Amino acid sequence: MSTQSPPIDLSNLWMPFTANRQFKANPRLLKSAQGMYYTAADGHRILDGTAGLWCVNAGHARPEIIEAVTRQARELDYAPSFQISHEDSFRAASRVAALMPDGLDRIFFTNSGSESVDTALKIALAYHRARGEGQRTRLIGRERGYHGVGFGGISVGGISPNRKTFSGVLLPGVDHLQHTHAPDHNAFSRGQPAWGAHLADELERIVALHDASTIAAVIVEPMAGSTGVLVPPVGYLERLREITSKYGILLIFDEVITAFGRLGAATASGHFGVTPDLITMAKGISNAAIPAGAVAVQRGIYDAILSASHSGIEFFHGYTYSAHPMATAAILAALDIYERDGLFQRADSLSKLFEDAAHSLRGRPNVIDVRNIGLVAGIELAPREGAPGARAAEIFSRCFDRGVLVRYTGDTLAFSPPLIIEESQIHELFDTVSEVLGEVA
Ligand code: PXG
Ligand code: PLP
Repeated sequence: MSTQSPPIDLSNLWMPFTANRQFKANPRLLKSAQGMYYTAADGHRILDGTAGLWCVNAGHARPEIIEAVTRQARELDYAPSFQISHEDSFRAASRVAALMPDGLDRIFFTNSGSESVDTALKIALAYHRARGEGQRTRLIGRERGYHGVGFGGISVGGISPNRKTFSGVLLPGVDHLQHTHAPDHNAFSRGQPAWGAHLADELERIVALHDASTIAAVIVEPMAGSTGVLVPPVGYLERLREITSKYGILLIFDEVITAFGRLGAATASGHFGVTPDLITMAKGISNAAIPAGAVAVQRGIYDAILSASHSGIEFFHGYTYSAHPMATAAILAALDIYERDGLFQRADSLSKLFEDAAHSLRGRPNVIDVRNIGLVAGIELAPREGAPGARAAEIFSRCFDRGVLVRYTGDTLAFSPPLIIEESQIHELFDTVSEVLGEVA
């Protein structure tokens, strides 16, 4: 018999993005994690089908990261990041830069994806102003986009519940492209859907409406994760790149989920062969062992902002914890693991098997779409009449009890396991979901 710890008070914590009352009535608590598995507070083991929240790409509790962070905590617990620094912040920037597409080699550190997004938007505005085009202030996002929860991020974001409470105070001058979800044309596509490149042409309409001279940047997730896995149609990102280049508009790829191997390459930009002007990242950058994020910036943008400044500080922006020593230790150790173990290549070579396993759910009850790319899959379910999201929520809950962690958003189940997943675990993941689909009405 295991000894029971005293009951804990659940009342004080306000949980993020959580149905607090429901959760507190029926809490689901994790106690430990190792490799591909969590252990719940009640002792049952759970296969991590989501890499935490799309972030533990090298699997849990990697000793190299733990040791690096522990060593760093003893040696230099904290160093200010304004006007002073520490060596590892430069080392970490060089290592991150080496994984980015050519030219995006100036790295600004943050602590999260939300901070990375707001940082990137501010860099875009600062860049145009530095070039004497300070009237370029419009930002263009996309419907169903998720760019974190800062005011900048929710302004360009396109997920309605994240915006409506704050709609009166969102950034002015923002417009949105339409999303690329087109099940009538693309349901059950394997990898990039064939239909939909022309959806990027809507940017021409937006440019014609507002005039290019007012637009600073376009921000999209190259693969939209949070909204329920939307893979870009063939040719779509290329069109966005062409149009933005034509009009001098910066293109920002929000790679908070996709950077560090998720699609089988260091970045989605690299995977798709489309190079944006800025890349936002977080999550996998540190394997989530310590909160960390970054923005990779085209060198010319950095140079323009620096050379326009005639007094000291060139860019009035930064975080107390930018390049926190523990974060840079975790980043360096995580990038070592990715490289040494070839995890991005591993994700790429597993992606076909992963795709087949995901698509094996086609034909199971209520499955109306399967979407996938790299080590990401989305299984969309028909919503229950009058209760959207309820079916996916029940499947999530049953899978958890059965020892498999999946994500759900609306009625889409999302899968994004650590890149160390074994073939047998891919089968375990989808087989469990398949069984549960058969049990849930
Ligand atoms: N941009 C993108 C593309 C993201 O996916 C953020 C920005 C914000 O990052 P932070 O670190 O501030 O949360 C994200 C985060 C989910 C889920 O279940 C997705 C995210 C976060 C939590 C849950 O899909 N994405
Ligand atoms: N609020 C106050 C009162 C502060 O002094 C600071 C930083 O000094 C912040 C907010 C911003 O905190 P951070 O740099 O961790 O984002």
